[in-house]
Amino acid sequence: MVAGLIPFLAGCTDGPLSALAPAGEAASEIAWITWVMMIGTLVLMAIMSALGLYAVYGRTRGRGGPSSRAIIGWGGVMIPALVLVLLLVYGVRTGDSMLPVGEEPMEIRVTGHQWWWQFEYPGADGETFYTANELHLPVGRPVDIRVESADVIHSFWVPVLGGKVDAIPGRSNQIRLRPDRVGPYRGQCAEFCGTQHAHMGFHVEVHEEPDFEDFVEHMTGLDRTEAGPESGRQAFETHCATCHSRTTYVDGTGPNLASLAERPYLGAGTLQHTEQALRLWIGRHQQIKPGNHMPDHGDLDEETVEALARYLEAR
Ligand code: HEC
Ligand SMILES: [Cu+2]
Repeated sequence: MVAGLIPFLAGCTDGPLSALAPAGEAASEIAWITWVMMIGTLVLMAIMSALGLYAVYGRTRGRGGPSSRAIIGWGGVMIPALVLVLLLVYGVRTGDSMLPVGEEPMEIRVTGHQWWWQFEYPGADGETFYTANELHLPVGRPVDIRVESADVIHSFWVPVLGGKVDAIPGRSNQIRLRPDRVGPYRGQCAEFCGTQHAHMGFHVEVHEEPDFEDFVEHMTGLDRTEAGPESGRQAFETHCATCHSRTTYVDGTGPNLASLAERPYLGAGTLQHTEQALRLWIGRHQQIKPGNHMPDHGDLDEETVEALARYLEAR
C-alpha cells in the first residue's frame, strides 16, 4: 500500500505549487500536520487491519482474554478519544501560530478580480503603489496579506508559503506569511470563480531584503506614461487607458501596466511574457483566454498593435 503511494507522492512533493515543499513558516506547519496525519493514519490502519485479521483467523481462546467490556471501553472509547484530543490540541496550536496577531508587519492588500489579481503596497514615500499578477515579498520577514474581492468569491493561495484565504466581496480577510526561502513561486485562485478561474494565477517572487527594498524603491511612483513611442502612447490613450494605467499610483478596472515590461507572465499566468506573446495578447486575447473582461481588440490594425506593444515594453 505504502509502495503504491510513492509514485503519487513523487509528483506532489516538488514544484512551484507544492504544499509539501514549503518555503515559509505557515506552509512548514501545514506540511508537518499533513505528514503527522498521514503517517499516523497509516499506522492506525495497520493496527486495525491486524486486529481485524486476528479476529477472523486467530486462534479461539477459552477464558482469560480481555472482557468484551474492556475491549469496547478501551478500543472504542478511550484510545480514539486520546488520539482525537491529541490531534485537536496539535491542530489548534498550529492554527493559532498562523494567526496575524502580535507584531504589526508590513501589509500588502490583494484584490481578486475575474480573472486577475491586484496588489497594493506601501511605497517608499508613504503613498501606496499598485501592481498586478505579481507578488513580491522579502525573505525572513512577516508580511500581512489583506485579501479582498472586487466581484465574486476568489481564494488567495500560495501553497509553498501558507494556507488559502477566501477573497469575499465586502469583507477583508488576513493571512500572515513569512517566506524563509528566496525564489520564484506561484500562486493560484483556489475557489471556482467563473469560466477562466483556472487562468487566475500569479507570479510570486521572494527576494533578499536589499533586493526587496530595490523593488519597492523602483515601483514607488513609477510613471511610464511618457516612455516608448508617441504613436503607442496615443493608441493607449484612445483604446486602453480607461481601464489600464501606466503609473503605479493609479489602480484600474484592468491590471496596472506600469511595470508590464518586467512581468514574467501575461493574462494572470496564461502566457509566458515575450514580445511575441504581448502582440498576440493585444490582438487575440479573447481566443487565448475566452470570456475575459477585456474587450476584444481584434479590429486593431497590425501597426497599432505593434506600437502598443512597443509602448508597453518600454522601460
Ligand atoms: C474595459 C477595460 C479594458 C480595456 C479598454 C482594455 N483592457 Fe486590457 N485588460 C482588462 C482586463 C479586465 C484584463 C485582465 C484579463 C484577464 O487576465 O482575465 C486585461 C489584461 C490586459 C493585459 C495583461 C496584463 C497582465 O498583467 O497579465 C494587457 C497586456 C492588456 N490588458 C493590454 C491592453 C491594451 C493594450 C489595451 C488597449 C488596446 C487594453 N488592454 C484595453 C481590461 C481592459
Ligand atoms: Cu477562481
